[in-house]
Amino acid sequence: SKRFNGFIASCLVKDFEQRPTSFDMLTHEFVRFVPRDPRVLRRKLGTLIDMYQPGERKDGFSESSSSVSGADTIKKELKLLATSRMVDDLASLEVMDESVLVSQLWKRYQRRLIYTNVGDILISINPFQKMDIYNEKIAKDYRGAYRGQLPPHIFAVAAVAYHDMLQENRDQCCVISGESGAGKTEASNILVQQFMRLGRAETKVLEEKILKVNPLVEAFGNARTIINNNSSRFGKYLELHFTAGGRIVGAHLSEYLLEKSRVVSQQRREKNFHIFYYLVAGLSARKLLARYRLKGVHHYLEQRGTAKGSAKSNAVSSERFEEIEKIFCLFGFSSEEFEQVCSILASILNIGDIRIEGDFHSHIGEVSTISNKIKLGDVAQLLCLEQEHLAKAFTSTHVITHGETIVRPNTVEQAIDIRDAMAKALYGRLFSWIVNKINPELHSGRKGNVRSVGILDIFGFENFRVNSFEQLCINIANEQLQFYFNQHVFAWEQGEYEQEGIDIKRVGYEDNRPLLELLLTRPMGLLALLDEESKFPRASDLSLAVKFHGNFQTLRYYNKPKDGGPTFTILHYAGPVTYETLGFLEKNRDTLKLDVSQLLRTSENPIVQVLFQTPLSRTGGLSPASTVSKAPPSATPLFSRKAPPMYFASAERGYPHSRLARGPHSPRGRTPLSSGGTVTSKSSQTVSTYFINSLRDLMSKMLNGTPHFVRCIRPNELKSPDFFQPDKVLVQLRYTGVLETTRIRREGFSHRILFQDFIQRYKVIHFKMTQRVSATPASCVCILNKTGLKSWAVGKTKIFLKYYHVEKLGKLLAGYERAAVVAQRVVRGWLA
Ligand code: AOV
Ligand code: MG
Repeated sequence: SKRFNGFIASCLVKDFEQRPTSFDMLTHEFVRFVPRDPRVLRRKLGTLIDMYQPGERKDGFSESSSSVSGADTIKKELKLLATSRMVDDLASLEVMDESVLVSQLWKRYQRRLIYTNVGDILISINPFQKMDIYNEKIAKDYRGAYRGQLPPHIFAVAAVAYHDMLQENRDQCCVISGESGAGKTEASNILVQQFMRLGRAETKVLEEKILKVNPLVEAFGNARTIINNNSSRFGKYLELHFTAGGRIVGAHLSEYLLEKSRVVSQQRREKNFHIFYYLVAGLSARKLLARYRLKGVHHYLEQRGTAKGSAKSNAVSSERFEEIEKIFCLFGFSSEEFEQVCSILASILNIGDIRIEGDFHSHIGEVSTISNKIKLGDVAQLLCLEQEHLAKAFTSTHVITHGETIVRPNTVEQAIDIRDAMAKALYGRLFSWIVNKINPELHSGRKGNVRSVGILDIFGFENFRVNSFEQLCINIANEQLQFYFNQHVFAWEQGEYEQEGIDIKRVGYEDNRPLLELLLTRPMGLLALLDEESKFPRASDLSLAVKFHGNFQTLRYYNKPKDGGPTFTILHYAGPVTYETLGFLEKNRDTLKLDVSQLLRTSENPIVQVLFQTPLSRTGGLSPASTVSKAPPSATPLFSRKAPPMYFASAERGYPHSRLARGPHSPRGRTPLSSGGTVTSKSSQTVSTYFINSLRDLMSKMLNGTPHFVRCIRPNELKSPDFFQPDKVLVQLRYTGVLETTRIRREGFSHRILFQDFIQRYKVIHFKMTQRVSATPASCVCILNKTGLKSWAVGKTKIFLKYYHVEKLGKLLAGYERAAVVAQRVVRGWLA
């Protein structure tokens, strides 16, 4: 210890002679010298710092570059050092503030440890490089591992969810959140693979199909954005179904709100959906471009001057195309069907190349014509339609006035809108149709009691230079997810302490409920007002903004621009985002003209026919124009002022609000996505209504299960490996409430179990199996005392446990179970 003191002192002195590297050395040496007990260590450091008088030095100590005085810097750094034994679980830290959390994560990241626990929540920091931590050996190690047994890993999340599902006979869900590019989609893919290892599917084919779901939907639903080269432009919830014994027997995919507008336009330096590039490269390699009319450049792919792909990237795209074809085959699509899908995709690109020009006629006004008839012919051929009918659909509209049908010419602008709407409708419906077709293929047909684990991967929070309606929807979904997290981690937890009379310090957190109310309540929330405005044909981007300003400008989460113009700023949980209302109304209405849908229904391409058929099964669920013309029977609004939303709580978990657990919208019942209906020209279900319904549907699905949270963090904005920007990480830790989570996980009780359930589950630890034990607090305490665990609490009806208690109890129980199996074997041996 004397040597240690001397060493520290000499380091301090050396430090000022050898800046700036000496702190690194200090850290390095420190680790070697560090005594076991951090409290002792801190005491020692404290005395040392106090002993040291910087004022006495003559060598310019005070010229420290930072604004903080040198002594403070040392104190701060030493404090970090004192607490810098790396921990796997942030909730186990003694000193805990933002800087400690960041430094912990940073240190770990430097050692390529991308995963860190905060109690039962996993933090994952995107490595932006291939890591050899997902191999079969590691996967095997984590199979039955309890949390804490092995270093933090996403495989452990799978193991815990799998184990909980079997042990508690409850559905589970893995909720992956984080901003765009943080690693959600990768995480969800890794989880699926690990669950497949844990629950060995009943047949090889089923296993293969489930593993191919993600690559397939990513080809159609992901695209390159400024932030992420493989950005998800839709939300997905993949449920894996298990038998009571834990074998995988099927899966189900739900998709949410595909960003269809990307088909016809992208922001600068962004791209269209991957599949289009795969298609062009793949067909080019097969010398089939001419057949699919894909020679030359396409407006929808290259409107923003995005350079043609390099030879290498074309080769990769071409390979992907082959892979997609194989996946289609695996899912039982015939080769004709695959060709038809290719035709539809090719037709979309050709639709984008149709040029529309205007002509002015004195008696009828502006009239639009198609100037490149060849393209029109190409589209007609690809979609198996009559060329003339197609031209008419673009350039004229049937209107019914006084019971009479008249044909009105379209202006250029109208014709272009129709053209783009057609491309979007084709793509959106094709996407849903594919999902619809693969879902039945994901079932083994086995009936009976199944349990499920859901994996949620949505589009991450976005804040671009220009943000539009799509970003608003994406960010609202993330806001909702944050709310769900808060409810689970803070609100319910603390509410229950009070109810059960357990005395514990309240941990403050940022409740985003008021913002969700601003956005989602009916009839006065922002989306409701958008719907209202969308009904007025004369409404404009500015009138919409004025309406928003008038209603919300006094609210804390809303900022009106100084000029009162067509933008508004929402203070999201993850930071302020300014939206431009330009195009909001059109995007929200998303109407598809009756002429167009009727025309497409006459296509001789069987898939196109189905896409625009009535009634639609589920196809086109994402396109409001295709769904029922009236909104689904009004379910409880997500945020009505009177009744709290139905998904506030889950009944089984017995949370304080459990009476609210089930709204009229039964979690397993009809989903808004699957509501079929007639294709109407003037659909009254707008995108935002549809969006709210999908969100509600998703939440009700998730509430059915026990959540496991994975919080992904993007360490830098350059997509670079080994680069950690502490300020960027700090912002993410802040808005996701990691500090508060760490506190509540350390101080709070993540598990609460009713006395009778506790007795039933853990009785063997203290009592004889045959003994009758009444469900009293006293008997529970007997069991707990036997385990030697500390700092649990006894409420009025429940036992309160920390996350690590449950793990320990699980381990103990497993020991008893093994013993019981052996005993049974012995007894059976005797009897035989
Ligand atoms: P996201 O899903 O969170 O963004 P991704 O999962 O697509 O983000 O991750 C972005 C990129 O980071 C990936 O394409 C990989 O290159 C890299 N990456 C992420 N996780 C890992 C990992 N565990 N190991 C190696 N590389 C990784 V968005 O969908 O845009 O919200 O909308
Ligand atoms: Mg993603």
